[in-house]
Amino acid sequence: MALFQEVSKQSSLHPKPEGLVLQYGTAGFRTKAKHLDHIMFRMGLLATLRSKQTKATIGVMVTASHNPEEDNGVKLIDPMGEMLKPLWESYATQLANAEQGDLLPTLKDVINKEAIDMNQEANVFVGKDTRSSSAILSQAVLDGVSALSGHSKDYGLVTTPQLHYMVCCQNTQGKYGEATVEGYYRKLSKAFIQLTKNASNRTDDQKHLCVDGANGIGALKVREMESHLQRELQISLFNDGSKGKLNHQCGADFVKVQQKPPTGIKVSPGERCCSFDGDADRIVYYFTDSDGTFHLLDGDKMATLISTFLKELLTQVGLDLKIAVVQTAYANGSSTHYLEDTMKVLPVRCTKTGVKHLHHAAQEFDIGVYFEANGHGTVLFSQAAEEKIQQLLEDSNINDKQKRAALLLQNTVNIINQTVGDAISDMLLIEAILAIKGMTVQQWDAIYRDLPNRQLKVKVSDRRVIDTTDAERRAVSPAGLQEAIDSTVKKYTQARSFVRPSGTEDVVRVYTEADTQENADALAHEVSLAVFKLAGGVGDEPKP
Ligand code: G16
Repeated sequence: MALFQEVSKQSSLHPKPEGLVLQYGTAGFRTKAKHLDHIMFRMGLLATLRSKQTKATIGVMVTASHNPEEDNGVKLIDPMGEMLKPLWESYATQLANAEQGDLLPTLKDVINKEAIDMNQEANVFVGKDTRSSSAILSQAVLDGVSALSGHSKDYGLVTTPQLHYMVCCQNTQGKYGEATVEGYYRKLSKAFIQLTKNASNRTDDQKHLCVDGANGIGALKVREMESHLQRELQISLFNDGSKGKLNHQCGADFVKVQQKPPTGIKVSPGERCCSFDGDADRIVYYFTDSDGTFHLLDGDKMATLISTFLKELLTQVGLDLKIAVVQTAYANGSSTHYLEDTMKVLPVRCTKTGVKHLHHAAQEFDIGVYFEANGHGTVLFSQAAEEKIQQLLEDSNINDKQKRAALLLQNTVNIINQTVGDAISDMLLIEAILAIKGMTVQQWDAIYRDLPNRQLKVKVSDRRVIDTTDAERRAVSPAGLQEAIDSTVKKYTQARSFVRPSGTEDVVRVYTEADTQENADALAHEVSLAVFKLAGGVGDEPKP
C-alpha cells in the first residue's frame, strides 16, 4: 500500500538509533533532546492512528516540562483533553522502540489490534514549548502525521494545558470553548472578572502578584493574557525568558524541591508570589516573611483552599454534590489530616503519581479536586454537577444569597481548565478565591502547618529495580528495601517515607517527613543510603 511506502520513506529521514530503548513515563517520553527525533516522528504516526480510531482530534505536545533545557519530550492528548489511554501508552512504547526494520510491522500490528479504518480522516493538533530543540522536534511530529495522510494544525508556542484545552474545544464542537489561544484568554479572563466583582474595594497592592515564569512558555502566555484581565490582576513578571535559562534555579519544581524562592525575582517581605514550571501545567505559591522565613503554599494548600471554597458555596446554595480531594503519597501529612479530620465531610483519595491517575480518580465524584503536592492539579465537575448549577441559576425561587453563590459556582467552573492542571487557570482561580474571601496569603498559609519534609534524588544503574505498591507508599523490590525504610522511620517522630522511580528523570525519588526539618533531612539521608546500597546506586554515596 502506497501509504506504508510513504511511512517507510519518511521514517528513514527520522531513523531510530539502534538499541535505544525508551519508556512512555509519567507524562510521555522524556530524555535528552538529541535522542528524540525518531520518537517524535513515530508519535506523529501514533496520534494519527489514535485520531482515526477515535474519529476525533488528538493532541501532541512537544515539551519536557520541568526538566532542564537540554531535555525534551512528548505528551499525547486524548479527545476530551485528557492524558492518553494506558493501552495506547503501551503501543507508544512499542512503536518508539521498534528497530527501523520493524517499524511497519509494529504499526500494522496496532492497526489490526484496534481494527482501525485507514480510510478514516485524522486530525492532530501540535504544540511546543520554548526549548531550542522544540521547533525541529515538532516538525518531526508533523512529518509523522503527514506520512499517514493525517491533517495537522500547528499551534506553535503554547502551554501544555492550552493544547489540552484546544483539543477538548475542538472535539466538543466548541461547547467547551473556542479552540484558539484568544478564545482561551477570553473565557478564563471573563470568568475571572466576574468572580472578582464579588470582592469589595481591593487596593492595587491586593491585586498585585509576582510571577516567576521559569524562563518558559508560561511567561510568554501570561504576558499575552495580561490585557484581558483589566488590571484586576496586576502582575510583575520575573524569569520571562529574556535572559535566564529555562527552569534553571527557578520555576515550580525548583521552588518546591529546594523550598526556597527562585533566583531572578525581587520581592518584598510578605508579598504574594507564584512560580510556573517549564510548560505551565504546575504552579506553587510562596512568600517570605519579615524575618526571612520562606513559606511555601504547594498543591496541597491549593487543594485545601479550593475545596473549602467550593464546599462553602455548595452549602450556601443547598446543593448535595459529592466533593472529594485526590492526592498522591507526596501530599503533606498535615494536609490529609486537615482535609479528613477538620473538614470531615470531604473524602480524600490517594493515587499513584501522575496526573492521569489523579484525573481518573477525581472523575468518580460530582466534584473532584485533584492536586499533586508539586502543584499539578485542577478540578473536575461531572456533567450532572454542571447541570444542577445551571438549573439553580434558572430557578426563580432562590434568594439573592443563593443566586450569588450559584453565579460564583458557575464562574468557578468557567475559570477552571478541566482538561489538566493549568498554571494560568489555577493562578486565576486562587487569586479570585483570595479576593472573594478577603484573605491574605498569610491567612491562607495558616489554615494548617506543613510537616517538615524533604525530597532527594538518588542515581542508580537501573531505576526499574524499584517496584512499589499501595499508591507508591511501599516498595516491594528490591528485597530488604522496605524493611530498611520501616526500621529507619521508626527512629523518628511523626515520620513517614517512601521511595519510587521517577517517570520523567533517570533517578529514584526519596520523600520524607518528620517533626522537625533536621529530622526530615536526617531521615531522607538515611533512606537515600538504603536506596543507594540496595538498589544499585552509582557514583558517590549520598552525603548528608
Ligand atoms: C510530570 C507529571 C506529574 C508528575 C511529575 C513528576 O509533570 O505530569 O504528574 O508529578 O512529572 O513525575 P516523576 O516523579 O515520575 O518524575 P511535568 O510537569 O514534569 O510534566
